[in-house]
Amino acid sequence: MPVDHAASRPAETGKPLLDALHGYRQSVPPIWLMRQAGRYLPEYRELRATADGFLDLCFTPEKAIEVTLQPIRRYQMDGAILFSDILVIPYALGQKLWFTEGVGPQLEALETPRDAAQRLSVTGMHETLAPVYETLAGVKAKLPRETTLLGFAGAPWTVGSYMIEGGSSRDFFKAKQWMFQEPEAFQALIDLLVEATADYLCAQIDAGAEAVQVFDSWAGSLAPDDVVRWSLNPLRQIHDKVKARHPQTPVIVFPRGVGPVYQRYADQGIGDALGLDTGLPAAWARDHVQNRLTVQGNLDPLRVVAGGEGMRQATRELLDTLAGRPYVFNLGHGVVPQTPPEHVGELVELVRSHGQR
Ligand code: 1CP
Repeated sequence: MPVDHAASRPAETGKPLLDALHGYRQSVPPIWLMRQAGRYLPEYRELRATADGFLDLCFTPEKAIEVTLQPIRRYQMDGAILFSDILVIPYALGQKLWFTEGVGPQLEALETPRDAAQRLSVTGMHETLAPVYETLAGVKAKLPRETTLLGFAGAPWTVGSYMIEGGSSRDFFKAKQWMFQEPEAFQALIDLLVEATADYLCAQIDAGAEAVQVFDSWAGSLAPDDVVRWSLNPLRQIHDKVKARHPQTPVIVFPRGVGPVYQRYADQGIGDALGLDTGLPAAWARDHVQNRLTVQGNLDPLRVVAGGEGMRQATRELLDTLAGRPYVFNLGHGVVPQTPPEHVGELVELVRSHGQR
């Protein structure tokens, strides 16, 4: 049975993002942005150049703490999201992972289901991930008191697709052949990822994360029935496992690109907040989601690249539609590297001044 958001929520904390995620409407909507740390920031590029690759940056707490804090210092975002990557889970399960400049993430691809069973194991996972937990504790100690610390993980389908494909993919050819031709073996991989991901998120909460987001960035590549089986169901399991251990910690679910199937995530109460991708009408979310869950999103990230009156207009429309109920301002996907940092500053100002009208 879905839990009634309002009936079970804890008292207000004075942290605008955390309170919004608990279902309390904020007169000034809280704001954070997916990929708010990263290559568009000169201070990130500078620190990145001192690391021995991207993975080294993620696994060196001193540096990862600093990168996490960069957008907080620059913009006073309401949320600080752990600096890491969704692919540290396959790495911690035993898969080789490396990042190549201009190519993106690469993994030693899983060839067969038997290969998966032999190569992957949750044993030792938390030891490999210890620097991530250390980063969270370190960030927590340095955050302004009104800022909420967010942990995150990738969802099983999104992470599993990288594991099978060996990196980014346009059509998910191999992963879908596993899914369709060997559904039991594919299910076993998804089950392993459900277990590892729930455990990972709980450890992040133990280390200091005050809310967590699960990214199903490639859910929209699936047909509707497959979305239910391979995105919604695993996300519900992860949600339930996290809630069983941390009932008061909000979970944000971001099943990107699933169109009308979004309604089911909301109806089934999967998450305290639903992240909307760029393609969804805000008015639909107001009418069909916001009566039950907090809504987060969904300005087109490329609006922030362009800036100007177009960005201001689109931002005002979102605020006019969604800020009357529990709402977190965000983009419909991550900040892209070409984004001028001053446009992000203007966006933050705009959201804050709108709330104060
Ligand atoms: O060279 C570099 O500096 C690496 C670029 C980079 C960065 C900055 C990668 C490689 N990952 C990250 C950080 C990251 N990744 C964060 C940090 C916190 C933040 O500020 O938001 C987060 C939350 C992620 C999550 C992530 N990684 C997702 C889900 C979110 C999304 O954007 O859809 C995905 C799909 C990845 C895989 C990944 N890692 C890196 C890249 C370039 C990619 C995407 C590759 C692809 O498009 O397939």
